[in-house]
Amino acid sequence: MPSYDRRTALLVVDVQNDFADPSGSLSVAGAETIIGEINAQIALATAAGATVILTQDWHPPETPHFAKDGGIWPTHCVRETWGAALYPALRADGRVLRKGEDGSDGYSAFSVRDPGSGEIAATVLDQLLRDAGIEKIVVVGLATDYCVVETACDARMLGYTVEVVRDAIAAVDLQAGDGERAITRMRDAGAEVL
Ligand code: VGL
Ligand code: ZN
Repeated sequence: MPSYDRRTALLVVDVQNDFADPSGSLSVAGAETIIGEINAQIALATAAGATVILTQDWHPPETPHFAKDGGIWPTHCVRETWGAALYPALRADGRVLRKGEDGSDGYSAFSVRDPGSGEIAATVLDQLLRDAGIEKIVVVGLATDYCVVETACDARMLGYTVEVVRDAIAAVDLQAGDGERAITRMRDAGAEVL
């Protein structure tokens, strides 16, 4: 299990209805079973004075991220809708950071990609963590093979110590084994998967 202190941030990635609820449009198998562990990590982090940040996938109604507009995903996490809301069983105690708001694509909480030009730009997250003196990031949430793996690998690239709680993540597994391959990628990038 990870340990928390004031130089640690817990990143709770995209625990939203469309991913976590079985009736969500991009529901992740087993997502409901990890909520208890995520809540336990939020409680531990809060008690230790660590920073807790919750991210939300936050799309406009039309974006090249969606299959209907040329992308690969069913319409999900459209801003201000039920699907984009944080899953109600989550003890959402922390600062919320929304991603994809302007129609940008990409999965990492640290960067966005302009779907037109392909240009990558940083989100506020790295600066926010640096300003708070954060050195270590613990990652939990959804989905292992998209936002979790990209966020964890970006965090390593940016120089943070990274820990991922295996019982607190779940994979989309569009292809069988995607989740396992994502775990291997995170380990190869220097993240500890606990
Ligand atoms: C995600 C697929 C599409 C994620 C977001 O949060 O992992 N996956 N959009
Ligand atoms: Zn999305």
